[in-house]
Amino acid sequence: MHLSAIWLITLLSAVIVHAKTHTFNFTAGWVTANPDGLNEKRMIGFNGEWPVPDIHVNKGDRVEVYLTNGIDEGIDTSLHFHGLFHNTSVGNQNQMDGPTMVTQCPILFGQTYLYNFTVDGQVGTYWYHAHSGAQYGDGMRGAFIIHDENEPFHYDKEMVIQLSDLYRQPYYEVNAAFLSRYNPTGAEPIPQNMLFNNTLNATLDFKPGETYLLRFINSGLFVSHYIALESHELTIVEVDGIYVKPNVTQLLYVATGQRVSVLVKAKETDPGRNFALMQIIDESMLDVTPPELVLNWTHQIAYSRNYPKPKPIDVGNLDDAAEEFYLSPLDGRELYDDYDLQIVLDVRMKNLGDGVKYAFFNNVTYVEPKVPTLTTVLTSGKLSTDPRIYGDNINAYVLGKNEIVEIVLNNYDPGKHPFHLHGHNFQVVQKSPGFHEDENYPEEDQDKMTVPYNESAPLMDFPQHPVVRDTVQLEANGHVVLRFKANNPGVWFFHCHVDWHLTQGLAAVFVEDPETLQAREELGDNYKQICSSCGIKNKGNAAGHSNDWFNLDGLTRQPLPLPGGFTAKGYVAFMACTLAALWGVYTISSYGLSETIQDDKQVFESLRKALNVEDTLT
Ligand SMILES: *[C@@H]1O[C@H](CO)[C@@H](O)[C@H](O)[C@H]1NC(C)=O
Ligand SMILES: *[C@@H]1O[C@H](CO)[C@@H](O)[C@H](O)[C@H]1NC(C)=O
Ligand SMILES: *[C@@H]1O[C@H](CO)[C@@H](O)[C@H](O)[C@H]1NC(C)=O
Ligand SMILES: *[C@@H]1O[C@H](CO)[C@@H](O)[C@H](O)[C@H]1NC(C)=O
Ligand SMILES: *[C@@H]1O[C@H](CO)[C@@H](O)[C@H](O)[C@H]1NC(C)=O
Ligand SMILES: *[C@@H]1O[C@H](CO)[C@@H](O)[C@H](O)[C@H]1NC(C)=O
Ligand SMILES: *[C@@H]1O[C@H](CO)[C@@H](O)[C@H](O)[C@H]1NC(C)=O
Ligand SMILES: *[C@@H]1O[C@H](CO)[C@@H](O)[C@H](O)[C@H]1NC(C)=O
Ligand SMILES: *[C@@H]1O[C@H](CO)[C@@H](O)[C@H](O)[C@H]1NC(C)=O
Ligand SMILES: [Cu+2]
Repeated sequence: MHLSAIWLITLLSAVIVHAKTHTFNFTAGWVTANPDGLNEKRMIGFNGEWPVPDIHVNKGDRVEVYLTNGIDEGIDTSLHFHGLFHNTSVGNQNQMDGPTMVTQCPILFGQTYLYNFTVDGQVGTYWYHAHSGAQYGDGMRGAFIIHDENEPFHYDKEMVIQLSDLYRQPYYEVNAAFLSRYNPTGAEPIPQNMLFNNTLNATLDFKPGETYLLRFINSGLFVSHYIALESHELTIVEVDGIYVKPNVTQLLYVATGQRVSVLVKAKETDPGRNFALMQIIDESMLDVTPPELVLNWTHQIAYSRNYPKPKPIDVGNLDDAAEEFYLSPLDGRELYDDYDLQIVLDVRMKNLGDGVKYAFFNNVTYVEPKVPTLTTVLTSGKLSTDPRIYGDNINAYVLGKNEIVEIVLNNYDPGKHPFHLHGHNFQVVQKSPGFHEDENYPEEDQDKMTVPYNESAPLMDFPQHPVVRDTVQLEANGHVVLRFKANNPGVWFFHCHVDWHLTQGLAAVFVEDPETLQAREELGDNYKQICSSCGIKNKGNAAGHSNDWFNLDGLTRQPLPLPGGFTAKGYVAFMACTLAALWGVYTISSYGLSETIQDDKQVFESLRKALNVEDTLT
């Protein structure tokens, strides 16, 4: 035997010994819990338990998750492993990514889907969550940690901490009330509380002299969180699975979907007391702040559980939180200094003819196709590079093999939006601050108030080593510019991770190098069976047609604009003033709205009279 062959066998067996397969058998179902200690609520757990487990694996391992939907008749589900690339070079990985109607069909009650993938080439802090509407908000979310034996820093113990928001009502009721003509301003549902690792009043035990790695994950639906530790420094060492040059800060900001890991050095000797760990909601994201909503929770860093509970501290100016744009990857990776393809996405929020406030990229709100986009890619042959077959309501963009793609996001909205890309991470090459955040200006002034990206006059110098993340926050009326290399053929969802905005349609689909994907991937038996069980075709364009690929009959399209006479402004003004009182009740206490509101006919009668127009809303 050749020496090289022996060497190869040794190497292979080393790989085989080290790469472990972790198999999980999860049946999702309701579990009664009391996360904040104030109210019972049904959460979605696995195998009768909630919270669902954190998953810990090592670099290179394989993961098999059997997910059975045991939630309820009429509720579908799926799982996404947030931040994992599912690199399709090893075949059949795109169908493991999770978002329903993008890369798989919804898993109906009683059905089982197998997620089978490796975590090749990635390390650090990730998470997994349901990817069907706002479902994960009811607790179907956990941490996913990829351990790295060659971590470039040392610590004695890690602590994995999810930050999230808690709604009392089930996600589908909150969503129905939110996406309703009775909420014409599109005010996001206000959570009733926040959670710290799925509970409240947490204690982190510290021992003198030790160093801890705190992995913060914002696994909530909506609000960003600030984190500060009393008289302990935080050293940021990782964001979204990328090691960064250590950056010392007093205050962290974690938007939904993002992860930030920090090293914290405990006091050298027992300080004789405990310290506060502050968790603070970014209040600027709330349309109203109900008086009973606690914005600051004080958890404790305990040197002894016998010491008194620490008092809350003032964390100073929230604007001093570490800014993601100034972080830089530890491996020194360079800026992609130019792009091959630029995609400009203007973010807007507007009312359509059904009175509901939707979210748009370039005036198109994402509406699910009739078959998952992955099915369309894999069954359309040469036509796969023609975006028309994906329909006109999913913001489909076809990316060429290995192109450097630049995404420009301009925010014609005063809200903050943490955008997440599946299948990749990206360089953040420009990130503007927010504008006019504290002003209350009329909606029609959006365009005037916004500072879109001006390529001939970028606001900041392009960093030589830009931060690389998979989720970045677009600030109020500002912009971000992102770059990545299209080196992972697949269908990848790009969307706001404020899941309320996702359900309003703030999403696009990147169809990356579809011809290479066709050569690599085929629809698995399990995939096809899941689709068949919900009556979805395993072939065809966005509307499910495969005789004429440009025939989109039957495709659901976004509602028509408000009819003539019903200007968005007039509609909102009318609805907002007649329903203001109701809305107050609705946001602040409960969503038991349906009994109190008039039926649609009455509302539209009065609307028609008030606006004195002939049109009817359909
Ligand atoms: C998963 O668990 C269910 C219920 O306990 C069982 O019926 C099924 O055989 C298990 N599947 C696997 C692959 O272990
Ligand atoms: C947290 O503390 C609050 C206020 O002291 C209390 O009402 C609540 O029950 C506690 N929650 C948990 C989960 O212990
Ligand atoms: C997961 O995928 C690997 C690689 O294709 C395969 O060997 C393995 O059998 C799969 N696991 C299951 C449970 O099907
Ligand atoms: C957070 O919760 C997870 C799962 O419930 C648990 O494994 C983990 O240890 C908790 N983190 C801390 C710091 O207690
Ligand atoms: C919450 O924390 C912020 C920042 O430290 C502070 O300005 C504010 O007064 C606190 N609010 C309450 C109710 O303690
Ligand atoms: C740390 O972050 C701040 C901004 O938050 C930035 O000004 C500074 O350059 C960063 N330092 C390092 C070493 O990355
Ligand atoms: C979207 O609509 C706005 C007006 O609401 C208009 O100013 C803008 O040009 C439109 N954008 C595109 C890309 O059509
Ligand atoms: C963009 O910047 C260039 C160079 O400063 C300037 O001439 C141009 O007017 C700007 N464009 C817009 C739309 O502001
Ligand atoms: C996927 O794997 C291929 C082959 O190893 C590699 O060239 C590519 O960079 C990877 N893509 C991502 C997103 O990591
Ligand atoms: Cu958003």
